[in-house]
Amino acid sequence: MSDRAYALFEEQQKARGIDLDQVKAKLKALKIETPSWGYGDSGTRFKVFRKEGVPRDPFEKFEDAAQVHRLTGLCPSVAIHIPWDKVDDYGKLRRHAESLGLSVGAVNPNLFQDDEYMLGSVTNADPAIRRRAADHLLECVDIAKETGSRDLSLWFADGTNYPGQGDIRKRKAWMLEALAGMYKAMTPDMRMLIEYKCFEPAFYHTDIADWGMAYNFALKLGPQAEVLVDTGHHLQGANIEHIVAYLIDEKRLGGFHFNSRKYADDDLIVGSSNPYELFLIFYQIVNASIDPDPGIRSTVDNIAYMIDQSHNIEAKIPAMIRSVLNVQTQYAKALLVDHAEVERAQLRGDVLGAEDAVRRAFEFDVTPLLHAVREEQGLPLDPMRAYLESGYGSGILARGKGGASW
Ligand code: LRH
Ligand code: MN
Ligand code: MN
Repeated sequence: MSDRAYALFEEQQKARGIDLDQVKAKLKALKIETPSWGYGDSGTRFKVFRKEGVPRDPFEKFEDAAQVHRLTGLCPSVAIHIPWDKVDDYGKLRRHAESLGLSVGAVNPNLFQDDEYMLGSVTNADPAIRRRAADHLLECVDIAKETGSRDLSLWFADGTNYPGQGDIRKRKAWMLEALAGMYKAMTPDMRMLIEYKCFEPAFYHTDIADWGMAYNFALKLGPQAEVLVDTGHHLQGANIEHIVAYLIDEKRLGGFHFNSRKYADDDLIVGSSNPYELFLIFYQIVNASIDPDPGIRSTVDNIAYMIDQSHNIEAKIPAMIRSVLNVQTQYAKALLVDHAEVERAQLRGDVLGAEDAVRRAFEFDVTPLLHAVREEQGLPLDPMRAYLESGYGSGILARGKGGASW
């Protein structure tokens, strides 16, 4: 991209009153956590395709994640999932991450794979199984202490398939009991991020089915508990950006699991089929970032942006690069919204004018801006191309097939 393209872009944005230095500084501060499980073999419930070159252990997952960060400058931390990423020495994993310029991000307990959890984990009617699940949550707090992780991110498959299968109110109490036990074990700098999901694998009721339930648990637990919005976990037509704005306003939005969906929890590359939704989410975030209330601004500053995807047929590392670049692109566009213009239109009841002021930002081509930012950071202008030309993808083929998977 030529200097001329950027000069034109700058002129265009200056004329709109947009301060590009500020926009660039915000883009440089964007951090997106990638998930260790996104580098391993994963798929749908119908088939997991075994790919050549997939990491064989958590250490190699971090090596792959380091490539994504090296080329994009966006992904300095990696979320882990226990026991998928179980190692004997978490201090060693932490040092390995640090040696690659990374840190260990959110610790995700896994309470959905053991046979014991068929009828639920923390909400199982059997107290011994509830204890086992609660112990795993405590184990994850200890792991977070060793890895230096701030966030514990919790997703429960718990729910029922049929009316009457479980006592919904008792299960609610058991959920709170387990969360409270974990909350108590956390250090003051830790956060509990509570994820919700409307259905799957349970199809009749899920114990934490929507943001309101997650928010209610967070309120009962205390200020270190917040809600995690996984973009794939909503019913068709849900207005996710509304949920985002609401939770920010309540100072309880802890983070995101970004992915793209068309039908259910598809876990596809974020922004691939619904870039405008992703843009509108960032529009709400950017709008809140200039709120006069410092509590709202601090909530925005502490949002953990995380990817949660399953790359079933696509090559894992380039898929991750595509994902984080899509997030960066929509964030860049949202930074171009003229909020004063939107507000003026709102105040005069100009419905079309307000909609236009928001949409116009989405319609700008931000390529010259992103190239300028990458150039200033010493990054390749086109990280995807740089990856494909780097030879890393063919180098890892020597690992063979049958790597780590979920
Ligand atoms: C299941 C799920 C959930 C978790 C992830 C590890 O729905 O995708 O979003 O965060 O597995
Ligand atoms: Mn998720
Ligand atoms: Mn999911």
